[in-house]
Amino acid sequence: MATNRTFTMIKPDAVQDNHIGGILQMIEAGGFRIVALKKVQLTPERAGQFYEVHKERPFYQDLVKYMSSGPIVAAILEKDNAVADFRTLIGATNPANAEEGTIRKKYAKSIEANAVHGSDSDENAQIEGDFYFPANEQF
Ligand code: RTP
Ligand code: MG
Repeated sequence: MATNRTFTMIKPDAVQDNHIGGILQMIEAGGFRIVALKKVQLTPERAGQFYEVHKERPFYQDLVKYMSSGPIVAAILEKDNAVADFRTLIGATNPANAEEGTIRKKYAKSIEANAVHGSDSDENAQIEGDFYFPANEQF
């Protein structure tokens, strides 16, 4: 398993607000290499599948609705210590708690519409990246 990769999505609010370029700029400036990249809209079924781990949580239905409400940008990223370093770069889930200089501090609107996703483990990074990208789309 590649331990130097993580997976991200630029969420519907940030795509809608024309922040794809600004966010990718912060990602590359943070030392991450883009291994795979695409713009895609999830159906509610696909979003539900992606967030299956959260299905018992109170925000699950809202999250599925939100994440299928418009196109997202999915990407696999590579860097040493990618999972932890990317979560540092994106900042806290709730932008009210996000540090200066983080992606969420700059672009997130709310605890739900928080601009970006970042995988929480090497195992999930692999599963999530493979959810979007077949092997021949990962470079
Ligand atoms: P992500 O998975 O998107 O990187 O975010 P995270 O690890 O920081 O947060 P997580 O607990 O995994 O939650 C996943 C996403 O669900 C939405 N959420 N809404 N309404 C709420 O209280 C609430 N809490 C979480 C956010 O979009 C969060 O990123
Ligand atoms: Mg999470």
